[in-house]
Amino acid sequence: MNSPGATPARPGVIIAHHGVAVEVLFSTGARNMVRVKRRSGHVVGDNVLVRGEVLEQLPRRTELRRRDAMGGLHLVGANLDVLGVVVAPAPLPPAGFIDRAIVAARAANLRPFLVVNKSDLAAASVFVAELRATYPDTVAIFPLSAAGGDGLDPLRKFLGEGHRGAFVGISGVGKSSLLNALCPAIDLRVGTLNEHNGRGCNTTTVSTLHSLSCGGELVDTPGFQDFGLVDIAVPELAAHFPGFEQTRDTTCRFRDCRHRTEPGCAVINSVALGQLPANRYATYLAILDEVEASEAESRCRGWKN
Ligand SMILES: Nc1nc2c(ncn2[C@@H]2O[C@H](COP(=O)(O)OP(=O)(O)OP(=O)(O)O)[C@@H](O)[C@H]2O)c(=O)[nH]1
Ligand SMILES: [Mg+2]
Repeated sequence: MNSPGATPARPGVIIAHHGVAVEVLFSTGARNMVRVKRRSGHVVGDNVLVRGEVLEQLPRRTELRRRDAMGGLHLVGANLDVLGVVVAPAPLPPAGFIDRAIVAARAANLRPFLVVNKSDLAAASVFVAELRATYPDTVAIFPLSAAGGDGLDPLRKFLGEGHRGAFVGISGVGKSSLLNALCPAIDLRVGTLNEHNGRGCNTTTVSTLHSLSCGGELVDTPGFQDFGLVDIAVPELAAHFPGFEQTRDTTCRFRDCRHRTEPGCAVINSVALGQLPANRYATYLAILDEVEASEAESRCRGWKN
């Protein structure tokens, strides 16, 4: 409660982050820009209390982070329930992008789902079939076309269950187009693909949170190439890696099994029996290398400090 004479605290949520200012949607429905320090650590989805020009961040229910190729840390969003990993037959996602995004989402207590945009393109049906084969019964897959409008209803229904989500994916897959298609009133800027390399042009530069007319809320994020994992321990990677679900009922000989070379490993056994595709396991090993390297780096930093 505010003491008499004190500046009243206005509750709101950050709906856009512009470097030195954030846009806050207040519970009254009003929107205002509030100045913040450049590296304030606030992110879209943060619940805040604003007193005059002072912004207080409230505790986060969930927090999704990623690391870029240079090792830089980025907050993707706060208080999200679901993560929509948006991919398309063109431009294709980098190797391991979907897996890292799924692991990061699950480790942050978010439910991941796959959105396969541009189903109108000729290459789409093979691409969708490959994804269905790679992620059977692992994550929900929504094939659709933001341009043509096909397949939008199942996604509308899912989001309308009241989820707050974010779309992530590389530049040019159609994240902003999809938000516009779901809710034309949003009217986000959409870019073109580079004629020479077929890549997106980094059209969206600021993450923004939107309420959808079908229910639910979505964050449109700027496209990025790297979904490096942050502070994920090996057991978490193994627990959340898409495709390992089927081995959960069988136990490895060692409780702290990394599923690399250990004898009596249920995962290695599943690969040998052909129950787990070898390429899924190879992807796991590649991400395991990164997680182990990052663990070693943190240990090193700990010794030095
Ligand atoms: N064929 C086809 N093209 C689409 C579809 N959706 C989007 N596009 C095109 O894809 C290009 C990129 O769309 P954007 O919505 O700007 O992509 P984005 O993922 O938001 O890109 P960034 O903001 O740069 O991260 C545009 O040329 C769109 O017209 C679709 O369903 N089918
Ligand atoms: Mg965009």
